[in-house]
Amino acid sequence: MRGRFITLEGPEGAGKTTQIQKIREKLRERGVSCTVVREPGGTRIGDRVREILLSPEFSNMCQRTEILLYASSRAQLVEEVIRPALERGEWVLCDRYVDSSLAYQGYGAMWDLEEVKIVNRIATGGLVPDRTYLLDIPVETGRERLRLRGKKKDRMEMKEKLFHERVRQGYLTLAEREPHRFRVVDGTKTPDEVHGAIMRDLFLWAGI
Ligand code: Z5A
Repeated sequence: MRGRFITLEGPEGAGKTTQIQKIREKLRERGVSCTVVREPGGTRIGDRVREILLSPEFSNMCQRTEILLYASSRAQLVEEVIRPALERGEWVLCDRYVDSSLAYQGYGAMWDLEEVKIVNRIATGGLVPDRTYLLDIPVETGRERLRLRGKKKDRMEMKEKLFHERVRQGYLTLAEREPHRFRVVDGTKTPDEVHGAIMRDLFLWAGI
């Protein structure tokens, strides 16, 4: 039987990486084997593309290049890791996927949403997640978390606050448009509370 494809989405610092590790542990306890990946990157080619995408050195990157680079990293990840894992019956937990391109390049950078969709349909061969958890937090909260963590800002994080506000609202719009796939979780709660909210839904939805 094909595995399940779960994605986590949200603004910077929303807690996606923290939650993916917790979900993986909980699923392992239930005997579910998972492959965990993150975007951009997750393959040798994708990791190189990630370096280019996030390096502040390329502040002159044009919008088309940015959309295509995110999509190219994704194409490699789908082909090399995600589809094979799903076909082996494993669950795939993915930290960001196509919805990130729609939120950041579509809503954030205000590129034509349909064009972003078309490029990504080609990149993924039409592979859509089965379930998506959107960790919603105010932009300032996410920034403060990253500041406390002491992370140096990458090229995307250097964008203006208004850009990140559009990203957050864009995500909420995407979730509203696909209520059967998305679950919006309040990312301002404690890590354990967020985890509890995700797992309650995930167990119910998956019937395990
Ligand atoms: N991007 C794009 O534009 N288009 C695309 O198609 C794709 C991506 C795929 C990737 O950067 C950038 O690329 C990203 C979007 C863009 N840029 N932005 N802005 P990345 O992979 O380096 O970063 P990220 O995906 O934004 O992840 P992050 O910043 O590391 O955040 P996170 O994974 O959501 O959060 P975390 O690492 O779990 O937690 C952050 C900190 O908060 C950490 O110190 C935690 O201990 C703490 N934390 C976590 N949860 C909580 C709670 N609940 N309360 C308090 N503190 C918490």
